Amino acid sequence: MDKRTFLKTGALVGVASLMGAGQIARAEGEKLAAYEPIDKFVGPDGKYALPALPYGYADLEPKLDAQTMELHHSKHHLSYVNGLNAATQKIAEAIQADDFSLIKHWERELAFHGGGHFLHVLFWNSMTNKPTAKTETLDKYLRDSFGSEENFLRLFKAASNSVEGSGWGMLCYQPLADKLVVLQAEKHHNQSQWLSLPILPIDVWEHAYYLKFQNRRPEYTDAFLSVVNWENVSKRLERLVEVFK
Ligand code: MN3
Repeated sequence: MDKRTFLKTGALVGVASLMGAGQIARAEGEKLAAYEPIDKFVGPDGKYALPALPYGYADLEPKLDAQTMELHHSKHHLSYVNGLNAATQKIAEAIQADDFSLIKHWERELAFHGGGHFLHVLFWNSMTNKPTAKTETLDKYLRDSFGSEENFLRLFKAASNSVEGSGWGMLCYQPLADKLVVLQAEKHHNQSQWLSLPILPIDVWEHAYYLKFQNRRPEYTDAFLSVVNWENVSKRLERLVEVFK
């Protein structure tokens, strides 16, 4: 799918893109819940699919480099999509054959590659080269959950910078508690907290930053936070609040 079709199918269609960058002020109390979903995980054939990026590989320069973006999306993320489809297929075959002798292996593959695919889709759509702003709803949840936005940012950086080995830092919504929480994930899926749904994940595997930042993960975390698409993070939260209320 080319970028134009991707945009037309609603992956990024929202008030901001309709009004043009920079004009993101919204009427008081305006709801986002009717927006198209931002994040697409499955292709037209029903299989998990690598989505096009909502920007070019070089569009986040100089904050994030084009070579890393291209390798990360076209090689690393694709491998998770392929791994997830393979695990899904093998589990379907196991059901068909009534042979679950390898199910432990394929369930692990399903968790690892599924976690990888889902988080990467959110990650790409959490960045932009255009100015965006949080909605009042996201502001309020950040204040209520962390005391202030500044507290949230300090926590998010500290958690992301201290993930041991390969993993993620994540701002998540807990629908059953109606709160936000910051979590770490090791690999893509270890240390999960059930029923906490990521709305802003940062990939802190070395493949996400090593070419440009080498061992300086905190500089990469700062660079990521400077290109966050707060409009999309706000939309994810508002859709979840709406669905679970
Ligand atoms: Mn990655």
